[in-house]
Amino acid sequence: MIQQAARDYAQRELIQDVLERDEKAIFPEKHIKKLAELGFLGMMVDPEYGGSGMDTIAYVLAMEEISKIDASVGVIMSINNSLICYGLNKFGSEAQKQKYLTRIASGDIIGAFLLSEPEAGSDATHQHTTAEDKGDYYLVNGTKNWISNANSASVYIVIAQTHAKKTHRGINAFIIEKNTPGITLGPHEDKMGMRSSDTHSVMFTDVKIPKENRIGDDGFGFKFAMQVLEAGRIGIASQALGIAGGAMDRAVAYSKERKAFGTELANHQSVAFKLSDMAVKIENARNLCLKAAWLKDNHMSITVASAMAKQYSADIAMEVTTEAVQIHGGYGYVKEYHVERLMREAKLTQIYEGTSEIQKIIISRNVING
Ligand code: COS
Repeated sequence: MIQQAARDYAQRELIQDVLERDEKAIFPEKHIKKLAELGFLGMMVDPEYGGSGMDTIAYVLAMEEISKIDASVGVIMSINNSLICYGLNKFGSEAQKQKYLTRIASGDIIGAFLLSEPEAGSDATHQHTTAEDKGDYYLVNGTKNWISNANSASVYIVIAQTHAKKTHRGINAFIIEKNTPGITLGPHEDKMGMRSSDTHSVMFTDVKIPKENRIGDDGFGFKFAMQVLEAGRIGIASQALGIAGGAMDRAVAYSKERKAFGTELANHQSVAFKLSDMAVKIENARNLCLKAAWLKDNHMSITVASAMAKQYSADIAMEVTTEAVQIHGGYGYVKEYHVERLMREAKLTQIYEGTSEIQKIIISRNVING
């Protein structure tokens, strides 16, 4: 039912203005409202806190369908569900859940996750943003980079260093309202793909944060970020799976329609074998995503499973979309046929929420050290 609802919505409504949103980098405001109505912005949160009470499997299925049509909407959905709602639901205090989670999970407002910095992306332990403990409040200073939802979000979860000498064990995570004095945004980033999700840098100058907005114990911030990101990677993996699936659907349709040398492209083995390779990759990616989701739903470790799902799905999304462009020939290189957009979108899935190389660090450490 969830898969069908997501598919119907994506294929009937999201598709209509996706090319214009991509070209002009328009934030999909009306679609985010619709996702909220469908319950897709806090899918795994208990209804008591404004969510839909579904499981991670349902989330993967919905993410795939939405991202087949518009991965920019997929990333907004993924950040809200995984990085924000999951983090607050699992680690937030009761008061934080009442005050923030209920509104974010219901989609009344959305959230953004602020970890990356100009000099700290993959190497997340080296946070330059500081949160000085001033007794009854924290004072936050620094700059965060590449922040998805930076302008559209009302609430931020911000990772900052409180006790520099303790390195990553001195990092904290804070809930910060975007309209707090001292917060300014850099210009809208003009991105290669995922163009309708809004990305900015965010600057903090003497931003006062109430003590009760720290998530968890003092020094819990790095572990918080790692835990939230490993769950978030299931969302991005299913986004990549959706992008690959969207390209596959279009490549199949085109190759059954377009003729060359007297017959449809699909009758040429060079094309049919490409479609076969694409199908196997997509099936493998789907299985990795569903396995990671199942492990999470059953409260088992997802560190390696989510890294595998993300690395594989992102890498095959790049391969599958590239082949889809190739099958389309010249038509694949123009915007009207969508596959060049899907290829641009696929690229980002290899970069954000941990690059493919970071996932390989996580996987290889597990292979080597157990
Ligand atoms: N869950 C809980 N804790 C974790 C964890 C996880 N998945 N992964 C690491 N940690 C903990 C470790 O246990 C360790 O804690 P202690 O020192 O208290 O024992 C601490 O975090 C540091 O871990 P480690 O020594 O493995 O850190 P590294 O610097 O080697 O980095 C990686 C580990 C590469 C996994 C981490 O830096 C990472 O995920 N980087 C990518 C971050 C990212 O996704 N950036 C994208 C921006 S967000 S869009």
